[in-house]
Amino acid sequence: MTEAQEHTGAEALHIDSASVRLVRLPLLTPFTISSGTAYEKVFPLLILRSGDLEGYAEGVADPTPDYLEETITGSVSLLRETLAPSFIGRSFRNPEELEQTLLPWRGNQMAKAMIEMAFWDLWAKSLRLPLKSLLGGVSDAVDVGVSLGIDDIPATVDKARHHHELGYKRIKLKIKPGHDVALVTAVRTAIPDAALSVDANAAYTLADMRVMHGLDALGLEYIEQPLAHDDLFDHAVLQSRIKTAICLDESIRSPADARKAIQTDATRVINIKVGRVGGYLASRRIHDICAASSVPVWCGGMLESGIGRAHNIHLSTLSNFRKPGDTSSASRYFKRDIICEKLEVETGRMPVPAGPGIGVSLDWDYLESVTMSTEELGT
Ligand code: OSB
Ligand code: MG
Repeated sequence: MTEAQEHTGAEALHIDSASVRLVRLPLLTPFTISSGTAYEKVFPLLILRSGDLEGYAEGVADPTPDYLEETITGSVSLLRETLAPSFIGRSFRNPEELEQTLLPWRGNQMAKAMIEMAFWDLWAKSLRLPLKSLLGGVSDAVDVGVSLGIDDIPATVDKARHHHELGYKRIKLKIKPGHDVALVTAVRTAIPDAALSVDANAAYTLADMRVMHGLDALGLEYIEQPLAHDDLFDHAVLQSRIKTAICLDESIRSPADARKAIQTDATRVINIKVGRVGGYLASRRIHDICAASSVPVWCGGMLESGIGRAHNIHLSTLSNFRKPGDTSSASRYFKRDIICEKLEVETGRMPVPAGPGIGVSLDWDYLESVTMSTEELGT
């Protein structure tokens, strides 16, 4: 029996109130992917309250719909108008009960994930357990790699070598058309023994087979999301033509997507982002579907603040997270984080924050100074 099963009969947790803050954190360096450049990390921070406990989660929607369709404005307005009235003032004995409440509404996984993730944090705190033990996690530290944004070849080679020397267990290079095979070849030559991957964020089509064959010759761990964000079929065609594993990110929004992608051999590795798939229950189902087919998973990232980063670390403790995740040191992204604890990697391992829930606490003074607006929900 897992810790979670043991506690499903526990007393119900009453959601007294909830608020959402819009937070803007400057990024130390701009982060460029095939669809554009981020200069700052803007995100909604959801706080659920029960008695004197608080549960936290951050949303992974961006200001504009360039990763997936959801946006910050859209997800916060859905939260305000439709989702919050369905759970504020109600009690839930476990995340499954909360999930049932959100089930009637289609899609909008990023908005729903904020609620479910904050609830898990609150629930774990009410039981005085670290989130990972409720999830069924098995480790005290998790393997991580880095995701390097698009930059020129010499700068990328330097950064790749530097992070490899720091002990990061996999170097992921962002690519886009015109900035691919030559770049990866240069990095491969500089660090021949490194575990390398690329992420195209959906920038190619099946007309780009020359590039795909070029990448296929470079000994990559996998090619992440080469084709359209909403496609499975073309990825299956591509996988049949190359030997390197495809790893889907954007295309996997649900456990059903994972099952179909595996059944059709459209993917051989899956990047799980808890915010993209609607929360931990969906993440764990995808994790289990993959495990049953011997498909390894790893935990992706969206340049999260310490709150989202702590959530990602707890998720990564599940046993089929067999490849290094993207949750690298917070100090790579921000001069100062909104949490008090430091989330720093040592030789490629990120320690799991100890303590109840996600195990980190808000630095309220700093949070206040980077909050653009605060809204009490359901009032
Ligand atoms: O595709 O994984 C992605 C960042 C923004 C949008 C999409 C992605 C990413 C990353 C960054 O790769 C991972 C991280 O360092 O958090
Ligand atoms: Mg990706």
